[in-house]
Amino acid sequence: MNLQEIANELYRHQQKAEEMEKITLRYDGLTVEDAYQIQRLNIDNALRSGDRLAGWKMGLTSKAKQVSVGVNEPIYGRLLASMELSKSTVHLHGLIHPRLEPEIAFVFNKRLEGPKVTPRDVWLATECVMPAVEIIDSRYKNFSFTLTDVIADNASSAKFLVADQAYSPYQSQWDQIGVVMRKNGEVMQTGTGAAVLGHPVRSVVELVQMIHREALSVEPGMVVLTGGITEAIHLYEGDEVTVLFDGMGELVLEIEAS
Ligand code: 0L1
Ligand code: MG
Repeated sequence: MNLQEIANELYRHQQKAEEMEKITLRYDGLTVEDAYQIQRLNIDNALRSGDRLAGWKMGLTSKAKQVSVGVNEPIYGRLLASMELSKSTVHLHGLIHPRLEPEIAFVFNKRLEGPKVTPRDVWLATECVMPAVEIIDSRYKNFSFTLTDVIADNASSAKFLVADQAYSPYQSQWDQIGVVMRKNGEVMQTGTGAAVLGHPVRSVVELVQMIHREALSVEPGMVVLTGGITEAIHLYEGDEVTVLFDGMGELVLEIEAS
């Protein structure tokens, strides 16, 4: 099994926005470690083309998502600078079957590393916290995958947007933040920060411990998306999605064809 070839195949499908069969249909012995290697090799292709590592994302951080994939721990993925939206228009061109979910993002001013990191370490290294949304887009047919498939596919990462306004880490109890997501005026999902592993800071702790297995760390200036606060919703041309974060304003996204 050639991990580089699998990574190249996933990269090509992501670049062309063409769905593919899940890789475990062909490689059933794939381990979680292999899958993270494929993820890294896939991202290395983007870095060689001039992209930049902007940070990390945590996925499968809610019980509901873990149950749907049949696992009991979260996963992580890499965020590239090219994934960050600078304005609130989402272009469907280049995406396969995108979905959107509200998240809380952390931005850091110190390195975070090691297997023993604590929530206190995370707060001391946090520059600010921001409301955010992630657009996930599995490269697999029907958004259907096993744990190793989705890890290799960079945890379905596609795009993300952080709010214009940043907040002090101490501004709020982030596990208590309520979120209401509407599509075309209709409430689609509601949730609170506690849906993310009990508290979004826990997600950062787990991320730092997990990437330590690859001898990696969260670097100053990086952003971390801590995980979906609600289920993700499908996006279609012409949709307007608003995500209201209690006391922290609203993100408004216009979904356009290209
Ligand atoms: O951000 C996420 O929680 C997505 C992780 C991968 C699973 C999915 O695509 O729903
Ligand atoms: Mg997410």
